Amino acid sequence: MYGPKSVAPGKWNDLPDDGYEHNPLPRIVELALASHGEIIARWDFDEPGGQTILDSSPHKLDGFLGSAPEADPFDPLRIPGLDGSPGALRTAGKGYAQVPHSALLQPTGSLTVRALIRPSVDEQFGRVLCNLRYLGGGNRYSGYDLDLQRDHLRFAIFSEQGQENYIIAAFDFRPAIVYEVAGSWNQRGNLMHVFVDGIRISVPGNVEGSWHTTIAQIGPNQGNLFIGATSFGPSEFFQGDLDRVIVDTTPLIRAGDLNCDGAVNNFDIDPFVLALTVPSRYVVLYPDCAWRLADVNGDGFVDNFDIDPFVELLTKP
Ligand SMILES: [Ca+2]
Ligand SMILES: [Ca+2]
Ligand SMILES: [Ca+2]
Repeated sequence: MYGPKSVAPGKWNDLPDDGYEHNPLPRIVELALASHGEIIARWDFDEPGGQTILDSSPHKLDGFLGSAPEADPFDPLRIPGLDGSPGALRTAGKGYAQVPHSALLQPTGSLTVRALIRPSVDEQFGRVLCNLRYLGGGNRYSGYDLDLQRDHLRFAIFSEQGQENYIIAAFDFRPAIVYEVAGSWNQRGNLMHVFVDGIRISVPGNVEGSWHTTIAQIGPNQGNLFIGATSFGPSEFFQGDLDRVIVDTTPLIRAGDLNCDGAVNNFDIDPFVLALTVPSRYVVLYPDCAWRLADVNGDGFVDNFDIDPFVELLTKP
């Protein structure tokens, strides 16, 4: 049992206080990059040639190059992989790939999308991965989208009614350098963040814009998923090379990560206790995180039943 004795009014006084200080050094529970989560699809572009891009997940959501499964002017070039793998795609200005519509690519809850990118130009507006349906009436869409906007990374989700949650954070993307970009939404905490090379860049002071309508679910898009261009148009082609595109349902900021630093470890104990006992204080001390992430057992309440599962997160990597 773990009872942080320095923090400890109320319920925690009932716990033995001999565990906390003897707790071994933080055992960091790896980010979802280690992928214990539900991978929906993963395209590595390692096929030796041809039009098909293979999904290596069990779902087999294979796609194709360009605007049609046949050779067409929007086919990207196949080049050596950005991560030492056999292959990647070079957009060369207007190339992209797409994956036919599947309900599996329409998760309504927590979502992480990520890709390896190597921009070929500086300060571009380019879609990395776009699964949006335009609803008409101004800026109203349904679905999700990860894109570069000059020296920013932006991730957006839209509800079925066109309500938007987005976050955009600054990062100096440079041509010819490989980055892993990611956008992630934790439905339970209603948290949205963007990451570069596994590091969260949407930190206080670096968020250039956000709009949160506390969307309960991501809306569907009956169309195809596009890699390297908008899914309506297509336009805003990504300029550069793309590899290892992954869609999965594990948020990178997860239940138990009460300080939102991307790891679940001993540094989360104090904020967890606060969220449990004095949520109003938690909100003041952790304005960029979410007390609902203390709902570790996922039953919709933050209460004592979350203590054991939280301790399990700390002790079982
Ligand atoms: Ca590859
Ligand atoms: Ca084609
Ligand atoms: Ca943490």
